[in-house]
Amino acid sequence: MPQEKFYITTPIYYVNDVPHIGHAYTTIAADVVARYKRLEGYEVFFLTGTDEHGQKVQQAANDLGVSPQEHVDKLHRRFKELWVRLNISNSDFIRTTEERHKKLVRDILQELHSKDEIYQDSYEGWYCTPCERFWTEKDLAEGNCPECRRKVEKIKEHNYFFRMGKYQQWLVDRIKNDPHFILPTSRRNEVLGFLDKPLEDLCISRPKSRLPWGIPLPFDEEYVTYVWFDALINYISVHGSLDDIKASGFWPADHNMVGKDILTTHAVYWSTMLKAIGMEPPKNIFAHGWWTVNGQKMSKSLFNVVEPNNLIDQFGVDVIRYFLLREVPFGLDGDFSHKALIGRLNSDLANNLGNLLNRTISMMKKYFDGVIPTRSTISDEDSVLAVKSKEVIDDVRKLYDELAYNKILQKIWELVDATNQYIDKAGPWNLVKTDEGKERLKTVMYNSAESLRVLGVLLNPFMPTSTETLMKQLGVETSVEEQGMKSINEWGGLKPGSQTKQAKQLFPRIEDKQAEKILAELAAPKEEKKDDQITIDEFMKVELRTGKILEAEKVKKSKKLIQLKVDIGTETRQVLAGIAESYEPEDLIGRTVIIVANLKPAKLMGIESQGMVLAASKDGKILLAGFDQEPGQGIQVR
Ligand code: ME8
Repeated sequence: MPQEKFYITTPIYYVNDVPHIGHAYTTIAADVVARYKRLEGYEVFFLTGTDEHGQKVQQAANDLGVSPQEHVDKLHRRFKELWVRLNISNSDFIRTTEERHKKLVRDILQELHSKDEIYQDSYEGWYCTPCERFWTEKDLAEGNCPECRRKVEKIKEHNYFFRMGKYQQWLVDRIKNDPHFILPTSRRNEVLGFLDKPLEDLCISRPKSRLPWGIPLPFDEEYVTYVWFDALINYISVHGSLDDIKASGFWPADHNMVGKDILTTHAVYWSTMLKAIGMEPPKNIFAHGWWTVNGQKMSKSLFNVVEPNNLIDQFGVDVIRYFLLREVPFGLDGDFSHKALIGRLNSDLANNLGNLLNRTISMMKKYFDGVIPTRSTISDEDSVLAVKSKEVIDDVRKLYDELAYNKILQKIWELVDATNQYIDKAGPWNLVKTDEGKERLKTVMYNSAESLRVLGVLLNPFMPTSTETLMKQLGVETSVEEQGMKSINEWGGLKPGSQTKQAKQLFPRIEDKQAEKILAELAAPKEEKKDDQITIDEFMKVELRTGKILEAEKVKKSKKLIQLKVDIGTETRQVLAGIAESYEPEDLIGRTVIIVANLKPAKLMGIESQGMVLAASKDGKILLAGFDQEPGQGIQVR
């Protein structure tokens, strides 16, 4: 039977943004479903990426004095790197400046233009530069942008328009006839409310004279494409041409996962754009809620942006993944607090799950030399545990359809609690005292470990690293990914005779003192660090030392290089310097220079250089950095 396909997407994030827990939240949520569906045997395509055109990028690049392309080439990596750290299993990463994307945007524009779905008109409206949107007079909030409340400008210009308005009734019917299309229901009602007013056509161009950084319209090179019209197409351009996506079996996508801030663009712009090109809208658009931090909106100017890299360093990646999805029902707004995170880590992860694993593995070692025993007697308690496990698995499967992550985790914890209670009730420490008890102990220990195996599979999408470690501790060598959900359809899959392994705790508790310290550090006021600035700690990583040149000779066949032997106090280093056009080797001997002493050695023209000499360059002439007075060699420079 061919593998069933499943397609899930996140928004493509603005490349200018500093990735924070809000971005991480959507991406982790999508990742959990992608991983779960893979465990169920689906062929999954999971897409994320970056949105790289538009006014804000152009502005930021201008401010830095670099080209927009250079700017986005650098910035998009922050997202890519964070996803690696967060264990995101995306199938592809789309960037809207890639050729594959730009080509499909232009093809679609051309097709819509030739079908008269796009027309030119003169337009006068209020334009909000930060939001890159036109507003009508009646949209304005006290004369300002209704979205960001900033000032708007009156602009009159010729532009191109997509006939979005004509799809209004179709869209209303589509939403009303398919309760699964837009979720949660409260958000679906908001979209229907928005569609109560007449739907206007969408301005899809910006004159190049005002904004050159975008995809040129194929039928009028004087204009670039409006950034939203460009960005939404990413969900299909990643698969190639329109024919490619149709043939791929991945359309319509199963879930377009977004935050509530961008539901209208997805539910209205994207659905009608797809309709106009003869394609189905996604099966589901899910708009989740908004994270604030200690009750405040996250913002760079408030210095309260919760940076996922710091959280990972502090608490570990799986703790973050677990917390974000456990704390708040998906769809509702949530407030992030480190205190709540530490609370969940200590109670759910360290005390409940971690303790269950620890004591099971310890008792297995103590009573059975670490080897999983074969079950002997079967009692009512054993059946109750097996039935509970089956009930949890069935419910979890259903809850994934609603993306009810917090309920899934609550359900899974019912099995954690049931297993802890099962052990307490059986009391292995008493059973071991009699021969009859010892027989019973085999079943009790087997079942406790089997329950942990089930938990390992169920929790794998949420905590991929910890659950693989858990499985290794249970002596299961095959990865959860290979085992799949089918491996827990029947109770009793754990192989007797496997050797369990005692290891360090999966989720170490954060004790009160340590928690206080972490919270105090976090509460300390922070200064904003710009992208092109480094901290004093970062600077101090560079080890600068004075060194005396002992020998100097030109490198054969090189116009620029001189090979130096430099005494840096503790040792003599061989250093290559590109200074031959400005200095004669013999003039260098005895001179004190500044060396970067902890630079990774590199080979130049086959010769190893064990450091770098500091120098300035003016009008092609090189000037070695030096001192007013002779400091001697091996002195640290700061
Ligand atoms: O809107 N709480 O990109 P963006 C929860 N490029 N989720 C949050 C959040 C928060 N505080 N902050 C951000 C764009 N998000 C467009 C999208 S798609 C074709 C183009 C998440 O960088 C949430 O998913 O502003 C939200 O929808 C998205 O980041 C906005 O990311």
